[in-house]
Amino acid sequence: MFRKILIANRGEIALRILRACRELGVRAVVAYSERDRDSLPVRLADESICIGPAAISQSYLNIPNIVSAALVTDCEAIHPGYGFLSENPYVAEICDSYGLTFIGPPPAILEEMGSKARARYLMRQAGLPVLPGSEEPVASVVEARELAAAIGYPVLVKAVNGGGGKGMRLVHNDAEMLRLYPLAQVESETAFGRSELYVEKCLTGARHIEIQILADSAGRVIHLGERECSLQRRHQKILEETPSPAVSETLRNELGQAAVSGARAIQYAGVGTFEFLVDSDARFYFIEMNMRIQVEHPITEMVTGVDIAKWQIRLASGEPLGLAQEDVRMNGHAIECRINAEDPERAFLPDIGTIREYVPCGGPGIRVESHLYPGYQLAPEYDSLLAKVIAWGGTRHEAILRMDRALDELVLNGVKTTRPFHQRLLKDAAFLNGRTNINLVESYL
Ligand code: MV4
Repeated sequence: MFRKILIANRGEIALRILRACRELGVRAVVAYSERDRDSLPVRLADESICIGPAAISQSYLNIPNIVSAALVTDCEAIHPGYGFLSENPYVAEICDSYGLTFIGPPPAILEEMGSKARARYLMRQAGLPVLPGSEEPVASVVEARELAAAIGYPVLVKAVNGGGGKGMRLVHNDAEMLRLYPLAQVESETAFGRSELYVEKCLTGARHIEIQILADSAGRVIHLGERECSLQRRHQKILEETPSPAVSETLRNELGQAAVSGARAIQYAGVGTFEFLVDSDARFYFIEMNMRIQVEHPITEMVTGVDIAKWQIRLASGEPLGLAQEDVRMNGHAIECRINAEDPERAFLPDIGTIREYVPCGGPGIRVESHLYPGYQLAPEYDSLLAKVIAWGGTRHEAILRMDRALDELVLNGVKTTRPFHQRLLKDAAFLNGRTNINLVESYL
């Protein structure tokens, strides 16, 4: 096990990793930008080190400063959290060359599976169902048009190095392809520094289901069940739950086995998530893989009792996976609501300000993951996530009741938040009946 880790992230996930380190007996150094000097992770860390000014490009994406920070504080590993550098193969390579462990999969896997078109090819080779589409970047709009005509509209044009739906364009016909393809190229170039695109048959009205896996470097792989992630707005997940109301025991085993086979095929190591689309006939298709700990990991922790954050660190230190698939049980139901500093009455425009009052909710089955404290000043440079409220219940109904109670209880004043939106969503008939699919939120809005 590591003696000391640098946490190259901020906010609630930095706190989450800090807590995992504390429980593993590992010292934690929190890297922070000048804007985050007074943040809670910095306050609670064993040590902290400034890695640059507020701007993300000069701090949380500043690879030389982050690697130097790890070296000068005598850390053995760097934990990237999620977002920022969490799936950056170049950082993983640099860590290797400096004798540091990058807490994530090997660089070669980050490179291979980071190309979403290549990931489709590899997963198809591993026997997972994929939708019709390209397994290499399309060379031009001409090729895209030919491919789309062959597989049939509507299609999605996606960024090869994208993910999370950024740079994704829904195309209904040839004329739209001519117009939208260049826009998707520019958006991909801007967001990811690469403009390659690929084309995939669009599956409408499906559910977005992801499978959590844990894998060690000796080839042991298990899955921890699914997460229902269909409630998204502009590809930002709003609410996640496990188990999915639409996944039977049979489908769960099929999805789990598919993810385990996919992980084995690429010799994956660490924590990872396989994303699938599931249609109304319970047919599923692999769409992409996430090779980091995810925002929504706590709902899987609450239902399986498995501490994913701690396992990610153990596995990165080379420890064998001490869990067998038959040890994994899903008990009860968990829901996560992301409380963002956004105004649902004004198209979710981000809001900033100072947290005037903050009293986290609690009681039976409630877990709050948040870096907030009264007087905390929101930083305009970073994402708007303020807190994740997770509610566990013996049944879905009890989890919803507890989430209702928790969102009513939560005292959080000083900025507009998405709380009212969640409170309405939790009362929506379609949601209560478990009839969530990826169109619900857009239609709901
Ligand atoms: C899709 C899809 C339908 N067909 N791919 C969105 C984020 C990224 N993880 C993959 N995503 C999707 N890929 C094909 N071929 C539907 C989604 C999707 C979605 C799309 C539009 C609006 C909301 C969505 C929520 C979840 C998944």
